Amino acid sequence: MKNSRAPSIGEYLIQQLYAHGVRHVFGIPGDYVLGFYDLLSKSKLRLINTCDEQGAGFAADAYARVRGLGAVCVTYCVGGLKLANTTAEAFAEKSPVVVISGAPGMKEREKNPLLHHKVREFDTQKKVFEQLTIASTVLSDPQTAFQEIDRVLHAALRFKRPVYIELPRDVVGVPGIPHHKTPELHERSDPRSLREALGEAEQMINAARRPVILADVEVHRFGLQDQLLKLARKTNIPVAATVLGKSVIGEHHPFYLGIYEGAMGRDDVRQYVERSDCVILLGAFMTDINLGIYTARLDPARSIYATSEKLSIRYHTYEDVRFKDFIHGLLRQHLRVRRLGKIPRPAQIAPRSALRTPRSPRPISVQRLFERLNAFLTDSTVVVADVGDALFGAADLFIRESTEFISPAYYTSMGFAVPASIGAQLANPKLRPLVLVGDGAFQMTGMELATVARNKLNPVVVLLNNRGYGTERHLQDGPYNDVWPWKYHRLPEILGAGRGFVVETEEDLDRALTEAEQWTRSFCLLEVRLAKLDRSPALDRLAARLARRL
Ligand SMILES: Cc1ncc(C[n+]2csc(CCOP(=O)(O)OP(=O)(O)O)c2C)c(N)n1
Ligand SMILES: [Mg+2]
Repeated sequence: MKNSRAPSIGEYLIQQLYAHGVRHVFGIPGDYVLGFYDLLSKSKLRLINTCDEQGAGFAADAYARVRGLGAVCVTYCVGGLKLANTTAEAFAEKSPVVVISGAPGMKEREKNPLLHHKVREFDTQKKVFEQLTIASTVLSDPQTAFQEIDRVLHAALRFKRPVYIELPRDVVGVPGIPHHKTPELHERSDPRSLREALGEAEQMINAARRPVILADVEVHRFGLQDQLLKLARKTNIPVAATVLGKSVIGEHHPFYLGIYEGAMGRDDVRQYVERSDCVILLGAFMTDINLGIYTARLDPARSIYATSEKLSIRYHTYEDVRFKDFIHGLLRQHLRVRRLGKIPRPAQIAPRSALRTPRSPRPISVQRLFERLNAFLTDSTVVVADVGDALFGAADLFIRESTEFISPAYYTSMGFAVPASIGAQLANPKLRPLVLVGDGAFQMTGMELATVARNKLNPVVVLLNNRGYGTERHLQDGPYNDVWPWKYHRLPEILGAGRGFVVETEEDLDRALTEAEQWTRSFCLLEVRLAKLDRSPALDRLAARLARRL
């Protein structure tokens, strides 16, 4: 540190966020966090005000997914507790979000007065976040504050999970200890354990007749997409992805099978994976939705299961092997090069010209909608899918080399997509988000389009309007699945920004997408009016297969 003055605790936190690649902080101010907001607004980080804290939380989550680390900053309890849901999602789906909350000063806490926003005790909010994060701290002691910041940020990066930092308002400007050296984040595998694991993996893969890789979200989180590609190229072992892991690999590669999601996915992919004598699960979450609502049939005796938390090969478990080291190591092993036989492939996408022809006055269906959207994707699209048929249908979208795909496919909290598109685009301004969102989910967080407008972002928002909670209707219907019919396409009038389109026919869709492609100044909102009980082929497949089983 050139300057002999130690930075203040607030300054150090900002420095460290910046050092780890954060450039934007999402949130809403309040008196307990005003001092830190002032520091932030004078720093190299940009503050992004959202309409609601939940919006800020989802935006920070998507930001973390695209950029490697995200941050959200709010006031005590009234703001912080609104982030419980988004932090839970970030935890469940492994997204490293730093939650920063202002709080009453340490001096104010003496004698336990009843200050505004306090719930039960001063540490009530901290206790809630202990359950939702991988590490948490209250920066109450200037002597340890810098170390504490280092500790929790490293935990976020090591485990790709959210962390919680509480900043009592009277410590923000207090200097920490001078001459603090930020430790490097170094995590090494136990070399013997790694060697043995790689040896067993090599043997099992080489002995297998028909191995297959099942790639999931951690490949994305740990930035191992290139290594995965190299592994597949080098060995010709086919690769399937899960829904949560969708976009870990370009879907045009000859060895790419498609999405494996148990009975919800394509049958040929399911059979290929489940009949394999060696399934190499990389960074996979064994979740129900990811694996087709308990319809996946994967046998541990025929699996290599590698994640950041666990490595097991058949029934052997190896301790202290880092996920990254295992994948890098696999690339160095002597894996047999195979002939790429005939494998199932995703349906080829229609050429872009098909987007415009033929014009048809037929009412738009979910299936046609997704077919057309396929032709709308480019290398600079980031698809952000909300829960409901937006997500099920999106599983069949054909993701090109570097198209990103973001969705809450495991935790499945509605209302993710619109705010997430803000985080995704700020994290990488070269991307234009394609937001897929149901009308029910849109009514939860769609007002964040105001934040979109304020920050001059330009997502194309495709709103699947089936007049209610369509997915739920197929399980059990009732008036509780209806929502009030907004005139969604007129929101741009209220917001004074963006363009709205009503889509009732295939022809309308062609026209709207063509215009949206050209109109990049602000957001486009396509209200796609669907039949109430229409559903995507993916949902159809699931229903059909479950019915057969009953
Ligand atoms: C925050 C939240 N509340 C409730 C649910 C339960 N839920 C799952 S899907 C769904 C309906 C979604 O409706 P919509 O967004 O219109 O999509 P659709 O199913 O109609 O395609 C509901 C209520 C949820 N997943 N998340
Ligand atoms: Mg709906």
